[in-house]
Amino acid sequence: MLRTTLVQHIREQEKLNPNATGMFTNLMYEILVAAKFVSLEVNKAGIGESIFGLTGEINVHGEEVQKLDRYANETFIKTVGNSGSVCAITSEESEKPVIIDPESAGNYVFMMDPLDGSSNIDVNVSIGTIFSIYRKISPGKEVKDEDLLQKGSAQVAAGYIVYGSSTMMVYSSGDGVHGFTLDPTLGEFFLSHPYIRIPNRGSTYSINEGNQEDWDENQQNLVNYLKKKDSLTQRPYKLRYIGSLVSDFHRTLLKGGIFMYPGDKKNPNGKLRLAYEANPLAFIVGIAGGKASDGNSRILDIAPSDIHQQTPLYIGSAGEVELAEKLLATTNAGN
Ligand code: FDP
Repeated sequence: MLRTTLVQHIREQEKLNPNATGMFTNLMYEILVAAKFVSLEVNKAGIGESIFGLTGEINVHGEEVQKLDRYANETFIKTVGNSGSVCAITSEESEKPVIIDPESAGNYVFMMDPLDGSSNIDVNVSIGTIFSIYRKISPGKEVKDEDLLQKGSAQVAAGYIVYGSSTMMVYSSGDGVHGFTLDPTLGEFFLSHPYIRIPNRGSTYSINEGNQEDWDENQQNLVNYLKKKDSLTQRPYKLRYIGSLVSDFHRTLLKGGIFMYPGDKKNPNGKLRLAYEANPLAFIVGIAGGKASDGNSRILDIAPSDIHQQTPLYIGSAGEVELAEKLLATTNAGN
């Protein structure tokens, strides 16, 4: 049986746009190449000592940098940066944006978390890359703040790669969310999950409950509500928390339910990054029929003021995200 490759699929999608120049297809192709390099290194981590462990550096968010973090960051910057399709790259692992020489720059802005969940590398838990693509909106060749600080609703495409029991790429450029699985023998991604839809309700919640004492009362009530037994509303929900956002999100996208990383006393804006984590996953979940909120309003409507800013995140099935927003706005919920 002939299977559809990711590159064929992207070309087909591009045909839907009469103004397409091929630049987007080219960019996606280079993302795929970088993903294959990273996938190979992730699978080899632990064999030999070259790529395993810490670099000894601390990143812009105060976190220890793993060697694989650095490898993934450099690989994506080099591969995507040389594609001729982008004018700027921002990364969770790089303090400043990488601005591409105007002579070889394209019309897109690429944003990424090159290796999400990297504190799980040493224990063989699935990790991932998350990316997001915007158009350059300012006129002329110079990259301006307005190009780098667009609302999530302006994304042209977004996706993620899970380096797990198999390597999968899930992406959307607006017409459905599609999943592709890497066939390691051929080195090719094949369509395995066309038109993914998230169930309207799920049976799991996902949160780092060790932070409970730092949550405000409404957040505590929300989680207590989800845990309370009530057969009429099919409670309690099951708790599932991997601690690797791409993996927790991927499960939520396929099975339904809600993933939460709220603000708390230590981090009022939560831990996750708007540009590199919340926005791309919000774009994908929205197209799959789900929702993403900061607890009050849509993630995709937040106007960023900093490329590294954080946001609380509630993401998943429409039913559970709406429930979370309702309970977060209600005092004394929890029954
Ligand atoms: P990590 O620190 O391992 O890179 O944003 C990073 C992230 O992982 C997410 O992948 C994950 O969902 C979250 O942090 C886990 O944070 P906690 O350890 O605070 O639960």
